[in-house]
This record gives sequence, C-alpha cells and structure tokens, in this order.
Amino acid sequence: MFVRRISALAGGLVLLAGSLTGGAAHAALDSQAGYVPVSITAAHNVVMPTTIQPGVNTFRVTTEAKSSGFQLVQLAAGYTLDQAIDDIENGLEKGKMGAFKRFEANTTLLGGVNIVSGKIGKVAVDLEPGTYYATDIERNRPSAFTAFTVAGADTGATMPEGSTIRAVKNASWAKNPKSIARRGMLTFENFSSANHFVGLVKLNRGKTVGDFGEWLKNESGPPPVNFGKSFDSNVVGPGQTVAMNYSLPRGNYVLVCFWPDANMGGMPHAFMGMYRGIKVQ
Ligand SMILES: [Cu+2]
Repeated sequence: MFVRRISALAGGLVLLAGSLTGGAAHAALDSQAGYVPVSITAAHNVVMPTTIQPGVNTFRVTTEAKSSGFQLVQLAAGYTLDQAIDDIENGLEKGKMGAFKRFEANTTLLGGVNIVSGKIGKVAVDLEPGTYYATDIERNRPSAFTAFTVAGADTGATMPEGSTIRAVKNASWAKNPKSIARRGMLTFENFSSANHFVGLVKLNRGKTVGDFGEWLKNESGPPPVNFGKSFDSNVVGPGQTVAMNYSLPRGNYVLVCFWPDANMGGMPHAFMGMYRGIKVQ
C-alpha cells in the first residue's frame, strides 16, 4: 500500500493493517438511493456500477482479496491514468518528489476505506457530476482502476451523523474534539491545504502522546502504540469531506497522519507534528 511504503521509507515505520470492522450485510440497502455496491476481486479489480447519481453516495465495499484499500480519485483534465500510475510508482513508491508533486497537483483524492475479506467497508462522499476512478491502492496498475461517471438527478441522500475529525492549516489536526465514539461513521473534514488521511492508533497501557512524539523523534525502541489496534482512512484532499465506518476498542489513542509532504522531501506529516491524543469512548 503506497502510503505505508513511503512511511516506511521516510521514517522506518511499519503500519500494520487496520482493524476496520463492518456490520452485517444489508442487502436491502443496495437498492436505496445513494447506496453503491462495490466488490473487489481477488485480483484487486474494482467492480461497481459505471454510472451513479450526483450528491451523497455511500459506497458499500467488500473484497475477495485478503485485504484491499478502496480509494476514490478524480484526475485533472489532460492528466491520464497512465501518468498517474507512473507518478505513484516514482513519487510515492520510489520517493521522487517531482513525480509526487505532479501527482498531487493533478489529482483530487476523495477518500476511501481499507477492508479485509469478510468485512464491509462503507464510505460516504458528496460527489459532483463528472468522471472518477475507484481503485484498490494495493495494486498500482491499470486493471485496479475502474472509471465511473457521476450524472443525472441528485440522490437526495444526506451525509451520516457521527463523530467528526478535522484537519486544519497545512498539516495540523483541529484541537477538538477531545473524544470520539468507539464505532459508527467517522466524518473527516479536510479544511487544510494538503492531502491527509486519518490514522487512529491505540496507546499501550501507561503510554502517552509525549511518548509517541519521543518515539517518532528517536525512531528506535518498541512503539508506545499498538498498530494492530488502529484505523486508517484512505487519502482525502483539501476541502473534501468523507465519512467512513469504523469500530475500535475504547481507550487512549494517537490521531496521526503519515501522508508524505512534498515540500519536505516526502517527510510524513506525523514528523511535522501532525499527531495529538484523542479518547475513544
Ligand atoms: Cu497529513
């Protein structure tokens, strides 16, 4: 997964797969306005309707692969899928900042969910008419990208209720809320000027956010957090809002973003201070 690869390159960190859990199947919901069924094949190809309605859509995602990273993306006019794939390869995987900057300048990242086989991921997003791609970021190749069109009448659906997290400035988290619900739909409002993703990682017993900061600084020793008890969203661009299903054990967490900063040589935002404590209750 490209985010984790660059995190590993820049900081020696390895994020383990999130523990996102979905609910029971709600087959009846698939026929409701704004529900978009998405199935990802064992070969990481995204299968979904080729045309959906504008407005709020909730993508209901399952995978036949062991795990998948469902991501919605829009490409700027004149920027091709082949260019995007090359820039992901050279920019995000090989750390070439020119390619990474070109990728960020020519894409609008609209969020997504990470899922494992047998679980259901849900991501709600308000889409304008246009052309988009849905991809499984675990495979950076044309077959993993499925084009779809947003056209027609508005779905009339509204964004789900739930706890809300906000990014502000360039690479900062808003100070509030201090706590979020342990499950439901988590809304991420990116009011900042950069791409980000939401990482929630549980602090080990007796450990503090200060310990996490020290661990980032020193890049050595056992982490004070448990990456097995975590959630991470996929990538959300400036000005975008998404909501995703999640379920976590109660406790003290670090809210963190490891997306690389192109102006800092690919340094993950966490190393620029984009982390803070948050309670999951
Ligand atoms: Cu970030």
